[in-house]
Amino acid sequence: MRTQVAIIGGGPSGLLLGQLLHRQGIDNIVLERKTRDYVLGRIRAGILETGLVDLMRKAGVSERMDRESFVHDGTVITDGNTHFEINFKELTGDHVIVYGQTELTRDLYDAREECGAQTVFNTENVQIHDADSDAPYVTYEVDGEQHRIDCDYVAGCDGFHGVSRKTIPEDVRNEYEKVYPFGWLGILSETPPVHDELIYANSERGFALCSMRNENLSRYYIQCSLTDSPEDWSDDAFWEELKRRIPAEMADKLVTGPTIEKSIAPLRSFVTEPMRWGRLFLCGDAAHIVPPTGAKGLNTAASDIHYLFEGLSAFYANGDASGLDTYSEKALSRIWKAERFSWWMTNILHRFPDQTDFDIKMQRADLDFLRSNRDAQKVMAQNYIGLPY
Ligand code: FAS
Ligand code: PHB
Repeated sequence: MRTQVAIIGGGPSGLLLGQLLHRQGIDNIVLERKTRDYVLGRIRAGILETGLVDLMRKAGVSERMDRESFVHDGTVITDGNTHFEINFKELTGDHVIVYGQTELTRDLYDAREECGAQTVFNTENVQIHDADSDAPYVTYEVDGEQHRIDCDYVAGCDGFHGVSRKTIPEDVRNEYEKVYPFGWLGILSETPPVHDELIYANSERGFALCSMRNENLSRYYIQCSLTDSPEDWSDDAFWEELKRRIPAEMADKLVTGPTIEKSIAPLRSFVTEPMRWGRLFLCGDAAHIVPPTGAKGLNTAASDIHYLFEGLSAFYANGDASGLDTYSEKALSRIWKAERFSWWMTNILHRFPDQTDFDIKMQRADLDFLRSNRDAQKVMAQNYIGLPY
């Protein structure tokens, strides 16, 4: 089998790249180790930057997103029983939208099936060969049968636990990591959101986030111990803890109900450099991870895809490889700013086990400065709505 671009990973990164390439007439195959339903069963991001929205439109996969998403012009930040708003629209002229990663991924799968582009599910033992040559190829197995794809380029979109990053030799890779001493316990409930914008809550009991997917599907998170498991938390225990972490006036309005999903995500900051090795390009979680506090995970995957798509398009259109040659440098420049913002948001909103009283005073001062200083709010807003590509 032969294709122009072999894409490893059928999550949002791989599917968005595949759709953009297909519309440009660039042949590609997506290899996904799980099934479509398994991929769609993972509940993840909820906030899309305008850059990702524009890419979905460019990919011709925005009709349902435009119909069902919600524009958010700001967000609420609380500190104990007090709260204030960061007004993105007033401070930057831009906004974010609420549209679940699950729905975005579903739309991309539907579009891929509709255009007849090839996706291979349940692939096992995917291996990338000769990535540092002019004739790379990928091998994989399905139901015990071995397959080979010869290609011009390989896009490693296979997430943090994928094979692509590890294909780059250890003596070439530089990895940077910070693991946070807590996780996020997240739930979905078919209840109306407690507020019409997101609420990022700092409390003496720990962080909480009130988010949503639509007017009758809410997404809530509370900071939890890394030793916790979802089974340790009954629905009632979750709701009671959430109410204790948000201002009383909001807790009084909280509509509770049975959870339809409950999971714990660990938090880490991670970047691998470079994001290119020969004809292998890493995109999204395969190359970098952020704590979800700044809603940057999916959105930095999007800017990677933008840079790689532009580079591949120029190469196939007129042999111009400059976009491919500068891919890693350009992608990393934006990624590191998103890493910093996500680290900063995580530090000012969470309780750390080793925090001293002085540390907590510094956190309160940070929040008080953000509450009272328009320039500080503008910087936060510019990062949250997404820095330019
Ligand atoms: P993904 O991990 O989504 O997709 C990679 C795909 O590759 C998967 O389908 C996997 O099955 C496949 N794969 C892996 N190895 C393979 C192999 N060897 N061969 C073939 N296929 C292989 N971001 C936010 O902005 N907000 C959030 O709230 C948020 N919550 C998250 C919660 C969790 C538990 C996790 C893990 C991430 C969360 N993220 C969040 C980040 C998340 O949204 C990612 O940024 C986003 O999924 C990145 O998409 P991909 O790069 O496509 O990686
Ligand atoms: C979500 O809705 O899942 C969500 C929103 C904002 C974040 C993280 C997660 O920062």
